[in-house]
Order: sequence, then C-alpha cells, then structure tokens
Amino acid sequence: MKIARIEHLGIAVQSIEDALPFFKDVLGLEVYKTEVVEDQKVKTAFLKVGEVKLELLEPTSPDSTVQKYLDKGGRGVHHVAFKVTDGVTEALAECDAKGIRLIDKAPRKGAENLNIAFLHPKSTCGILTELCEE
Ligand code: CMX
Repeated sequence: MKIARIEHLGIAVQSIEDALPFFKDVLGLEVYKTEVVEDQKVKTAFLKVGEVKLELLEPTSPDSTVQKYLDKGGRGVHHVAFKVTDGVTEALAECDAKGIRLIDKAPRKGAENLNIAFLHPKSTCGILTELCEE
C-alpha cells in the first residue's frame, strides 16, 4: 500500500460550538466547511492546517458511534485518516490479506465526498484508522 499523506484527523467533541474558541481564537484556524453526515450520525466542521485537515465530530444522536466514544471517556483524536494512492478497494484487500480487521468491507462515501473505509482499532495499534481517496 502507498500512503500519500495524512488526509485528516478526526476529533470527537460534544459540541462544535464549545470547541471552536480554542481552534479559532487560540490556534487561529478557520472553519471552511460544516457538513452533516447522516449515516454516521455526526455533524462535522473542517479546518485546514497546511495540507492536513482537522475534522471536528459532534454526535447528532445518542446512538452515534462518536457519542458512544465520548460516553466511554474518549476525548480528542478519534481517528486518523490516511490518503492512499492505489485505491481504497485495493488497500482494503491488502489489509484483509494481512489479517487486519475491516470495519468496512468496501469503500463508501464519507464527508467531503471522499471514498472511505475504516479499519478496526483492535488491529491497528488502538488507532481507529480511515483509508480514503478523492
Ligand atoms: N479509537 C480507538 N479505540 C476505539 C475507538 C476509537 N475511536 N472507538 C472505540 N474504540 C475501542 C473501544 O474502546 C473498545 O475497546 P475495549 O473493548 O478495550 O473497551 C473497542 O474499540 C470496541 O468498542 P465498542 O465501544 O465496543 O464498539 P463500538 O460499537 O463503539 O464501535 C468502532 C467501535 C470503532 C467499531 C465504531 O466506532 C466504528 O465503526 N467506527 C467507524 C465509523 C466512525 O467512526 N464514524 C464516525 C466518523 C465518521 C466521519 O468521519 O465522517
């Protein structure tokens, strides 16, 4: 597999509104887009740090996986998204062959219209890992 770069870091917050003063007023970053991802039950806000994005993730429902993560005491970086150069389908096949537990067996559409797929943190050193391509 070839990784081009980190595409974004997903950051779990209970409230984007409450989190923004740190990112905007302290770090001086700007939100360039907000988007609700219905099937993931999250509202997102995107900020750019050079080529890398930060994706703030706010749960929109009590049964959102992000709400579950927050309820269990999870904070801060929720997932790391890598941009692959050889296609998410191919990357998933390689991960599967190497015994990595797949959350998504095939790519699906995520925020920012990316093709995405998640790998389970239990087989990725505890880091919820997203593979993505434009
Ligand atoms: N990072 C690291 N570990 C995590 C984790 C995370 N973000 N979320 C859960 N885990 C761990 C849990 O702590 C738990 O570990 P223990 O068994 O040691 O307690 C284990 O994974 C299983 O967790 P769980 O709570 O029983 O399982 P969930 O039902 O919460 O599912 C996961 C976990 C990763 C499979 C689920 O969150 C998932 O499918 N994630 C992919 C989709 C997603 O995250 N969508 C939101 C973002 C969408 C977007 O970016 O647009």
